[in-house]
Amino acid sequence: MNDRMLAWFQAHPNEFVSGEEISRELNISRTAVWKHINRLRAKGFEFEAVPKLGYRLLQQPTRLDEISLLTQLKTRTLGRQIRIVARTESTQNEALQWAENGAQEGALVIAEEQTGGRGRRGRVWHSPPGKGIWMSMVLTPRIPLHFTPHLTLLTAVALCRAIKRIVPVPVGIKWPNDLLIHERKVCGILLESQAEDERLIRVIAGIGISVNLDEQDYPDHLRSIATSLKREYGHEIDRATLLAEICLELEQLYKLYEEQGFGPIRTLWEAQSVTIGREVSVATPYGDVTGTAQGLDESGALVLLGQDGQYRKVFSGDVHFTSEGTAF
Ligand code: BT5
Repeated sequence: MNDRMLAWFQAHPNEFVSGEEISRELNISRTAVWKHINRLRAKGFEFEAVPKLGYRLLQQPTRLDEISLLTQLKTRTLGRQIRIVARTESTQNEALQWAENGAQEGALVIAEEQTGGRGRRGRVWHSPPGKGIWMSMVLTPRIPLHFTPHLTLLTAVALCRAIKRIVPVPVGIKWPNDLLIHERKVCGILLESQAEDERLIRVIAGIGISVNLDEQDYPDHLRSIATSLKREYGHEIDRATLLAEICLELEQLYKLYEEQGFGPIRTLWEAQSVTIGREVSVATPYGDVTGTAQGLDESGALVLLGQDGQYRKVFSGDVHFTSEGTAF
């Protein structure tokens, strides 16, 4: 039914088709037409609806394809093995399975849609079809297990720099794993590691970027706290171009990290941070810690200066701003 209706719209490009006409032609009720339109919208099709005129198909979802991505890639290793899947529970699971079956460093899984996209501590990552970059990369860094937080920070820097190169938006990093535009979340990073006897075997670096989501693509509870690059920039962004830039930035920073350690990454992170200088409250597994964010220590922990003049470090947690930020 959906296909017949879609075919009808595709046969009338840029024309308004009335609900009545469709319902007559396809022999379905007007309500069924409306329901199908909404289903198609959820799949990434965009319709304009005008009273008395009907519906007009404005845009069909674009698909990421391997060839156009590979032709844009400028990397040597990262992203050179790619799997693009239409739908999966989580690219984290796909990438892990692939790594266990021999995928090499840099292998990349991208999904058009995730049905069980996840954030930290079991939170849900909203991953509707065709509009985001939902990806996981296999990394096999030769670093001690306790250095893995460096990779979250490195990934955040790479994303920030790559996005700024493609889209003129004021994106900044909130410690440790969020990218924000005007205080709303646009990207999240999830690093999952496998270790054996304290030896790091691999890391699956999960990245979620809300690229072309429109306001109606978010559930109510996210609409005011999340945003997308398209919502901020006002135009659709080519996902393959952005992805290629992200892989390049990641590869360059990863190499820099392997050669020179965390120092240069820390400097780059601090330059892109929207956390430093702000009064924050960090919800940690051991309770809330408050203070003014000063910077990172050599392990990637956030250093806070409390009102009592004491410095405290937080190693994981969720940051809440308790002071206004400066626009940048
Ligand atoms: C994160 O967790 O920010 C890590 C998200 C990682 C997602 C990627 S997508 C590819 C790969 N496969 C997966 O299954 N996961 C990774 P956390 O810091 O816990 O933040 C989660 C919170 O972000 C949610 O509770 C929401 O408030 C918000 N959120 C969820 N979906 C969002 C979206 N599409 N855009 C912006 N914010 C979102």
